[in-house]
Amino acid sequence: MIDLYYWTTPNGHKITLFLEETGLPYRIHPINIGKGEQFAADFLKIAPNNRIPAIVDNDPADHQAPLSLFESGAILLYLAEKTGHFLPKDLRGRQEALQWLFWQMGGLGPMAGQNHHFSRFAPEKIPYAIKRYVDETARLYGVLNKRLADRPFVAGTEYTIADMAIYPWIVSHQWQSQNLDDFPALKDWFERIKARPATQRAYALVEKINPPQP
Ligand SMILES: N[C@@H](CCC(=O)N[C@@H](CS)C(=O)NCC(=O)O)C(=O)O
Repeated sequence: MIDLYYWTTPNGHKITLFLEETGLPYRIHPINIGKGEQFAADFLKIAPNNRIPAIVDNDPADHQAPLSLFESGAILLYLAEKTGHFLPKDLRGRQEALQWLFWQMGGLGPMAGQNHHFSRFAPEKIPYAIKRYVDETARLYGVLNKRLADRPFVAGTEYTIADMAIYPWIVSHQWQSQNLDDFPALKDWFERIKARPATQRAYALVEKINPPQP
């Protein structure tokens, strides 16, 4: 059983996408980051960076004590290695997937996150900061669009943890002032992943865990 410390945000969705695809048993512990629950002492023991997601695997492969992990990219890689799914087994395919996983972790995630912050949440509207992150997000969408022009998934023919890391950040494209019609290959990929039953199940959790306020 996996304990998942989760909130309904892009980095949280990455892990439910994986867990719903594989059917690995898990239970959710909601961490309401709007209420500051990420700073609770018990959570910090698992996630010292006070951010979701985090997991505890109660049945690690070494059969020793429960294993806790934070950082969504590290969690996806761990779960892929644990289950043997969603990370190509051949040398080159594996490197393709890992490159795009790290591209998301070091590029798209932080840039789109700053875009959300300055475009939607910052108490002061700073045109320079908004433009910087909207432009950088557009550049990254362009890179992804080019990559997807001649393959169905970012690492090639297989759906991998790299796609799972990227998809939730594209879901929020309107917050990032991006129009998917400007990126046709990316739009096709987006629709392909959205249609997966596991994706539908992962996103249905929002209604249960954090329903929109009336
Ligand atoms: N690099 C981290 C980023 C995690 C992250 O930023 N999580 C956000 C939600 S998407 C969070 O917990 N924010 C709480 C806060 O800002 O205090 C990862 O990928 O796991």
